[in-house]
Amino acid sequence: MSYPKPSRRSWAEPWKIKMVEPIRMTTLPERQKFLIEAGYNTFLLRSEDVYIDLLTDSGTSAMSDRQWAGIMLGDEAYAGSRNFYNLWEAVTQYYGYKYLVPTHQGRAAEHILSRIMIHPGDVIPGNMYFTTTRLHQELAGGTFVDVIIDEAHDPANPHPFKGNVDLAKLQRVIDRAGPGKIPYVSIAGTVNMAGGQPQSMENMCAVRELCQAHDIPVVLDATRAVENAYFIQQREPGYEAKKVAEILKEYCSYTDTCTMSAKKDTLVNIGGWLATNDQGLFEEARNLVVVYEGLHTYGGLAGRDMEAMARGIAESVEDDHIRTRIGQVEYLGNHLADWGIPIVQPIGGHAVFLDAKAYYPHIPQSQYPAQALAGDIYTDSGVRTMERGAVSAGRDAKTGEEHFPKLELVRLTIPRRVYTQAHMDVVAESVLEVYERREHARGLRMVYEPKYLRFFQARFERAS
Ligand code: P61
Repeated sequence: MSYPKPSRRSWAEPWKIKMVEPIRMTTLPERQKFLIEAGYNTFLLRSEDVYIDLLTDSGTSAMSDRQWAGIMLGDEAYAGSRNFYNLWEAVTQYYGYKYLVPTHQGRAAEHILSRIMIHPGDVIPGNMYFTTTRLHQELAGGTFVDVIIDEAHDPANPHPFKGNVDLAKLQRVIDRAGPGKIPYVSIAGTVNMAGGQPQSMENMCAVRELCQAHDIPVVLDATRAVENAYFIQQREPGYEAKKVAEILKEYCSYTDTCTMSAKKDTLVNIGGWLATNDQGLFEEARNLVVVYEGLHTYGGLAGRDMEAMARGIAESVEDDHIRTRIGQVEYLGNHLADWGIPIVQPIGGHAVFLDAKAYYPHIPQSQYPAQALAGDIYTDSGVRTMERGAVSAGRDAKTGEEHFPKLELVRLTIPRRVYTQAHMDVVAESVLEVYERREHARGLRMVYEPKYLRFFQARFERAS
């Protein structure tokens, strides 16, 4: 047997596997039963009934031996843990902010930030909503306004920086509300709900300039800012020869404050922070954190968690790491695109997103096609994915009407350093199998709807 010569040299991950965790394949009748028991909601499945878990990249990464070694160096003092200072130093070194308040995860930082900065009647412009971020803005009495470019709402549009802010939209919001009603502009790099799409450095600079002219701070959701920095390196002229670490620091330098879910880029299972250059904000946040999280030198975390984060930050900005991390997402996405399966283009940083409206065009959005598709993929193969469409978008805080966003997506989210290329092949084949049976797919109706972040616990039945 002879093999054709490869047209280019392959890349491989810059690590080898030292410890493994067994996973279990289930039978089709078992999965059908589990999905009904879970009310057709993949969040309500038990993880032991999942074969390949692409629900999220949040807290699901594999830590390195250096991080695990750091766990043993946890200083569990109530106050002034050495690991807190290591974390502070790492955040300052790699992200550039002066002050740090640790929190147990991202939404805790969002909670503290929103309580301090937002007053009833305020308006917060941002490059597309994120579920927890918008909810905390609303609970503090603010209203989120989307100022992302229109291309971001079109799954097929190949714009390289679909996370960009539309500066004319932002200017209009400032003119309408008045700068005094805008406590900050909220920028996410990369934009999760748009399909993991990045913002360019040029756009970030322009946002900074516009905000400075009106004395409005810029707050970064830095959850996947390292992935954003990689896309800048790959796609933006002038950055191709720079290191991801250097790009990250420049990107953050155009912002005043960041909130962080360290469970993503930072390669840890739990953790987050609020970091800022604003001393007044820092003092208020350091005071509020003791009310909601814990002392200002641990913020709801163990010393060992902070050490794992400090070490994870340094690993996360390594060019070799980030290239293979995003390379794996591209590998899966290209597989699906080559078979003509409708996915969000360009392929995102942390996930491949299926366009459920194009996949199941016969199911109306009021019957939640993305929720149905996530269930159908689980039933086929035990692969767990997540709905990112009407169920996630929830209801308007004022009118109570359901939001029906343009993007009705299923997210295949890749944990970092966890699965192999063979796992990606199995996933791709299952998505293809479900695609081939798409005419038979049926929608869902919601039979239980929680008040906040309904997608986590909502229950469904098959629509008649
Ligand atoms: C995720 F279905 N993301 O993507 P916390 N900002 C950003 C995030 O991606 C993020 C948080 C803030 C998750 C977990 C999750 O609707 C959902 O550490 C850009 O999770 O508190 C979290 O950080 C919040 C899944 C959150 C969801 C909300 O899977």
